[in-house]
Amino acid sequence: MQPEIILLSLFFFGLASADLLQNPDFESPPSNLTGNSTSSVVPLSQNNTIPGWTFEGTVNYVKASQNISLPGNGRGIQLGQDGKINQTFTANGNIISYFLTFTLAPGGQNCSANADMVVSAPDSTMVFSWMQNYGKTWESYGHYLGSWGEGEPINLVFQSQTTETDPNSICWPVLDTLLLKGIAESFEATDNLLLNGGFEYGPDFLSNSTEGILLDQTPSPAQSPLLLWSVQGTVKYIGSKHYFVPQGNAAIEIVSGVSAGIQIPTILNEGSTYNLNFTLGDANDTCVGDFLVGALAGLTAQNFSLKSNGTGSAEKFSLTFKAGPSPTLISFLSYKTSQTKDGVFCGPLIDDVVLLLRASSGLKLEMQLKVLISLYILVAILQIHWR
Ligand SMILES: *[C@@H]1O[C@H](CO)[C@@H](O)[C@H](O)[C@H]1NC(C)=O
Ligand SMILES: *[C@@H]1O[C@H](CO)[C@@H](O)[C@H](O)[C@H]1NC(C)=O
Ligand SMILES: *[C@@H]1O[C@H](CO)[C@@H](O)[C@H](O)[C@H]1NC(C)=O
Ligand SMILES: *[C@@H]1O[C@H](CO)[C@@H](O)[C@H](O)[C@H]1NC(C)=O
Ligand SMILES: *[C@@H]1O[C@H](CO)[C@@H](O)[C@H](O)[C@H]1NC(C)=O
Ligand SMILES: *[C@@H]1O[C@H](CO)[C@@H](O)[C@H](O)[C@H]1NC(C)=O
Ligand SMILES: *[C@@H]1O[C@H](CO)[C@@H](O)[C@H](O)[C@H]1NC(C)=O
Ligand SMILES: *[C@@H]1O[C@H](CO)[C@@H](O)[C@H](O)[C@H]1NC(C)=O
Ligand SMILES: *[C@@H]1O[C@H](CO)[C@@H](O)[C@H](O)[C@H]1NC(C)=O
Ligand SMILES: *[C@@H]1O[C@H](CO)[C@@H](O)[C@H](O)[C@H]1NC(C)=O
Ligand SMILES: *[C@@H]1O[C@H](CO)[C@@H](O)[C@H](O)[C@H]1NC(C)=O
Ligand SMILES: [Ca+2]
Repeated sequence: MQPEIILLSLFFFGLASADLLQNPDFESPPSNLTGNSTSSVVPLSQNNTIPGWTFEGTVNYVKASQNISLPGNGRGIQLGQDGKINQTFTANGNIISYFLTFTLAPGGQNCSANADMVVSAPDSTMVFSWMQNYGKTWESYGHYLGSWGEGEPINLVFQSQTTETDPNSICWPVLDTLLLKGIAESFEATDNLLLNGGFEYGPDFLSNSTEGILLDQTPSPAQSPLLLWSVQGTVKYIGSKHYFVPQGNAAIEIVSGVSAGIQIPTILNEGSTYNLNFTLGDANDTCVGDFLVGALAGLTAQNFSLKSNGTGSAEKFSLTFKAGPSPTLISFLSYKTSQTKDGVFCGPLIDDVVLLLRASSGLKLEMQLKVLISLYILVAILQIHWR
């Protein structure tokens, strides 16, 4: 009798770390703000500070108004000229990496320029811009912050940045609803040779938001808010609460222009044949159009087209390929963009990516184990990079 084939693979579990940050949604107002204050913009000062945070430069406490739109209860922080806020949290030793979700809104209307938001932590710095047509009024972003050892103090800093010289032509960015998520590592039984192929490990979703989370281009898969996958262009991380998601709780919608998408490196057995199975569709966000998605595995590439009437659909596809020299890059790219009825950029949905060896079962077990061992090595290498 054949022994039962059970493969142990790394898996990751998210640790909600809402408690790590103090006043992450700015719902605790400046201590000296009078309850009846009717102004929607209150400058912070030495005598009017925001609980949990330190600030420098021009920083305002803002309430949502006709000019500024914010999620939740609509209170946020505007970073004006040389504006900067920071808070320190303590890293937990069980966590391998930290993912941040935050919301960015333009601090005004009809601006000729929007200042950028620079987010930094000891291992990372990234610039975010509010982008026209990627959200309705405000946009949530996902960001890989870094990975730290037990007890390390992590100073999280937000800063405004602009090259514009006339401060009056600028809309200064408004920050709101920070969510910090830690991801820890463990093992689970699986037959998928790809990690995070269902896109279940990424930044946290805002509980009340009907919008997804934008993920910008990442420098490498080890520094990506979508665990182990790198991002090209801009994609949207979408949750099953507000979108059609074929598998699990999350999926990816490729929303920016031509050749945007996602990519993961794998270490495969050269010369062996593999099946790459995946689901394409539309996220039920009124994204009507003809989608064209390229699936690439090493040197093998194939285009898949599908029609969307924007009401939520899923279709399974498969690509068979022979592995070349390692690493084999597996990518999904979108070649067309559409817009929702609100004018927001949108595109094809991708989920449930499964990579399987196509071979006889005895050989299969031995080779899959070999591949999994390589996978551990790959993850170990990525982690060294993380540290
Ligand atoms: C706020 O309320 C206090 C006391 O109730 C009052 O003295 C003050 O004038 C009020 N301020 C405004 C701006 O309405
Ligand atoms: C802060 O409050 C102190 C004490 O009331 C006062 O002397 C000082 O002028 C205030 N500073 C500012 C910047 O308002
Ligand atoms: C509130 O204002 C008073 C006087 O203006 C000042 O002494 C105090 O430090 C302020 N408190 C905070 C938390 O800013
Ligand atoms: C909205 O912006 C305009 C122009 O900058 C300003 O005059 C107005 O007071 C603002 N309204 C609110 C509620 O902040
Ligand atoms: C969600 O919305 C409800 C009602 O609008 C509000 O009371 C609650 O504070 C919101 N939660 C968050 C996390 O924004
Ligand atoms: C903000 O950063 C400064 C150093 O740049 C640090 O002294 C301060 O404690 C930080 N504030 C918080 C709330 O962590
Ligand atoms: C921005 O432009 C719109 C449309 O032109 C106008 O209705 C609105 O009042 C403007 N807002 C401000 C703050 O100037
Ligand atoms: C992958 O796709 C192939 C071809 O469509 C199919 O035969 C196979 O059952 C699929 N495997 C899984 C695990 O979905
Ligand atoms: C897929 O379509 C894109 C855009 O039309 C094209 O550039 C690319 O060469 C095609 N790839 C394949 C494998 O046909
Ligand atoms: C288009 O929408 C209709 C319902 O309006 C649905 O029955 C049909 O399956 C959809 N087709 C696709 C390709 O999504
Ligand atoms: C699409 O969303 C509508 C509500 O907006 C819902 O009634 C419908 O069931 C959803 N369709 C799918 C396939 O999830
Ligand atoms: Ca999924």
